[in-house]
Amino acid sequence: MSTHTITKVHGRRVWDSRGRPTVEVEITLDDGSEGRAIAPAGASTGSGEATDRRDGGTRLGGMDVSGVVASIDGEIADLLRGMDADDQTAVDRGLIDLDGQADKSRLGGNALVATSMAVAHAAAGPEPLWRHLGGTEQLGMPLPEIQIFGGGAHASRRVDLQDFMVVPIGAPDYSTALEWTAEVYLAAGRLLSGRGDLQGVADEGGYWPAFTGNEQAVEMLVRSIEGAGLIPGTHMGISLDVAASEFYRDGLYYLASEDRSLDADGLCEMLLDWVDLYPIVMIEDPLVEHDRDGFIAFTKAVGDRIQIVGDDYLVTNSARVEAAALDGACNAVLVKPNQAGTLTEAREALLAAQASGFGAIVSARSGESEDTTIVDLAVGWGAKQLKVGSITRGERTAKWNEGLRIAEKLPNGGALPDPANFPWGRTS
Ligand code: 2PG
Ligand code: MG
Repeated sequence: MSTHTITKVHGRRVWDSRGRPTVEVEITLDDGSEGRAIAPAGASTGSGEATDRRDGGTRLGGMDVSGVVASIDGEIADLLRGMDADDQTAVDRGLIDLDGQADKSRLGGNALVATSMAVAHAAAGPEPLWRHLGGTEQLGMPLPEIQIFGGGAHASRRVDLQDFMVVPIGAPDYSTALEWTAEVYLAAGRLLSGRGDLQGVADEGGYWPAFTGNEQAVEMLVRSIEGAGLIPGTHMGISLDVAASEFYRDGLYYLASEDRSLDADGLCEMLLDWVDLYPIVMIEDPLVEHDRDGFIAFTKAVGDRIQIVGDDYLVTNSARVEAAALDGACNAVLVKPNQAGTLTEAREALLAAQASGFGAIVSARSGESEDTTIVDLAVGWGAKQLKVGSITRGERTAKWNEGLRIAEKLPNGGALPDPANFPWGRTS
């Protein structure tokens, strides 16, 4: 009888989009099926995330992963050999127990997530993972949110907010959504080079211009949408990842690019003004990750109009999503598998979001590779949104382009969820 028993587990050091070492895991089953996956890495990490393990020391800035690879070939392989790859929950529970730490720091979140994803790919066999996960469900493509300008921890803090993104809310299908985004990106490039402001690109491929402040980046985004011949707020909405924990010190938010500090009320006021002035449809992490009352107040103020996304605040944790739903803090969650550490836990966070009426955005990290597993997860799990960074650089286009291939195979040809009801998860 053909089974899906794991016979081989192999770890390998590979390189990510920041030129840092990361870990790839290859799983082989007794029927010859193979699965492979690479761990991503964040820069603006929430304190409640699964912790990556690194060698430390001086080589490669202390970031090498030889210890992680050794654990994969050693104790993780010992655990998994003989297990059924079809039982993802048992595999993931086994990994969690083997690690034994709440933050997964002993074996490392990087070891666990790469292993967990590789097992899923192996279990899918010759089928693409998205179809394997989706089963007989009516699947559709997620609505992308795509970075045009990068800032914060991804661009030497040239501006303080981290991601200035577009959301093609009026696009009928996935392919058109990417085409419109490319037009906006090109228009932004024209505008910036005309001003002599182009500095390069940030970690996720968005432009990294010499803006004089954060609001100027939002204004330029609106002008770029218009420059692409699109209507702001109709064709394209704006999404901001404030990543506020990154510029919070001693009770204040320091906007270095504007050389001024704001308290929580001041920061909220600034963002709420922007929601009135600009076609903003999503704001992520508007406040420092521990400010529960702030998140509740912000959601109360504007949660009926836009998605308020918890990233560092919710860290892909189902219990935190449930608590936020009870509190009325946020109305959407970013789902990053490596924040949780295993696919089972990431899926639990997504299910908690769906059960609570929250929006859910499956997301890549700022440190990425050619691995496209998150696209499979977004489609196969029925998440309605996907965040990958910009529409440039191979580690980003690998994912957007994989989406184009999947869209062609779907019965609806890659139609996007009904934009009339966006933002999903809005609290009314
Ligand atoms: C985020 C991600 C992606 P990082 O904050 O949402 O933009 O960044 O992977 O550095 O946490
Ligand atoms: Mg974020």
